[in-house]
Amino acid sequence: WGTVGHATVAYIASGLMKPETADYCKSVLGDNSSDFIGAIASWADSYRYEPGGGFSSVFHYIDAIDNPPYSCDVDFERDCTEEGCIVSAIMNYTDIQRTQHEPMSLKWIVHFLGDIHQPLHDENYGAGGNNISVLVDGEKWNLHAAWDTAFITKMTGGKDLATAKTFSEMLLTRIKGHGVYAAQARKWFRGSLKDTKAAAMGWATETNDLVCSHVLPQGPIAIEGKELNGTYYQEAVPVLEEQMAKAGWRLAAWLDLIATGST
Ligand code: DCM
Ligand code: DCM
Ligand code: DCM
Ligand code: ZN
Ligand code: ZN
Repeated sequence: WGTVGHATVAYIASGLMKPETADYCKSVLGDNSSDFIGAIASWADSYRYEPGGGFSSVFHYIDAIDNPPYSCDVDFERDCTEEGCIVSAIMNYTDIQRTQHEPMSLKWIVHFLGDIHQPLHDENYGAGGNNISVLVDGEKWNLHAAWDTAFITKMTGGKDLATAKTFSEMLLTRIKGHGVYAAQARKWFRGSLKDTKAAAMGWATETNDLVCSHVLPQGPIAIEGKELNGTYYQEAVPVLEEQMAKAGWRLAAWLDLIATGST
C-alpha cells in the first residue's frame, strides 16, 4: 500500500485495539500522541531504500508462483525465498516483539500486516503487477501501484494522514455495532501466536485468491494498456475497502495478543 492505505489500516487497528495495547504501543514507540500508529505505518517503505536497509525489500511480499486467473494459491515452501518473504517476516518480527518489545519490530509488524492484505503483494505474476502497464483516468500507472495508491487516492480524494484518518473512521463504522461488516468481522481473526505461520499463510492465501477473482479476472491481456476507471475500478473499490478493514481488524487482534503476553 501507499501512505494512505498503510495509515488507514493502522488507524483502524488503533480504533479497535484494547486500551492497554494502545498504551503498550505508545510506550514502545515513545509517542503518546493519538497518531502513534498512523505515523509509523509507512516507515518500512523508506527504510528499505536506506543504506543497509535493502535486505528488507523482499519482506514486503510473497511471490506466489501460481497461474492467475485459472488457479491461485500460495505455497510457503515454493514461494518464500531463502532471503525471506512477508510470511517469514511476520513470523520473525512477531517473535522478536514478544520478547524484546522494541520499536523497529513493532513498525515492521504494523506495515507487513497491511501489505499482506494487498492482493498483488501475494502474487509473482509480472513482479506483483509492477510490469503490467495500465491507465487510471488517463494517467499511466503500473497495476501494482494502481492497487497500492491510484485507486485509493481516487476513492478518498487525498494523499495525507488526515485523509487516512477520515477514511478509517468510515470503515470503523462498518466494522463496529451493526455496521455492514460487523457480523463477518467476528470471523476475520482466529489466529494464534502459537502458530504464526498458519495465521500469516491464511491471510496470504485468502488475499491471493483476489488476484484470480478481482485483479486479473480475465488475465493480464484484458487490462494491459487499458483504462481501468470504469467497471474494473468499481469492482476493485469494495475489495480495497474490505482488505483495509480486515487488515486493521487483524492487526488490532495481533497486537492485543502481543501486548497482553497472550498466545
Ligand atoms: N516509496 C516510499 N518511500 C520512499 C520511496 C518509495 O514509500 N522513500 C514507495 C515505493 C512503493 C511504495 O512506497 O511504490 C509502496 O511500497 P509497498 O507497497 O511495499 O508498501
Ligand atoms: N513488490 C511486490 N512483489 C514483487 C516486487 C515488488 O509486491 N515481486 C512490491 C513492493 C512495492 C512495490 O511492489 O510495494 C514496488 O516495488 P519496487 O519499488 O521494489 O519495484
Ligand atoms: N486465519 C487466521 N488464523 C489462522 C488461520 C487462518 O486468522 N491460524 C484466517 C485467514 C483467512 C481465514 O482465516 O481469513 C481462512 O483461512 P484458511 O485459509 O486457513 O481457511
Ligand atoms: Zn505495494
Ligand atoms: Zn510495503
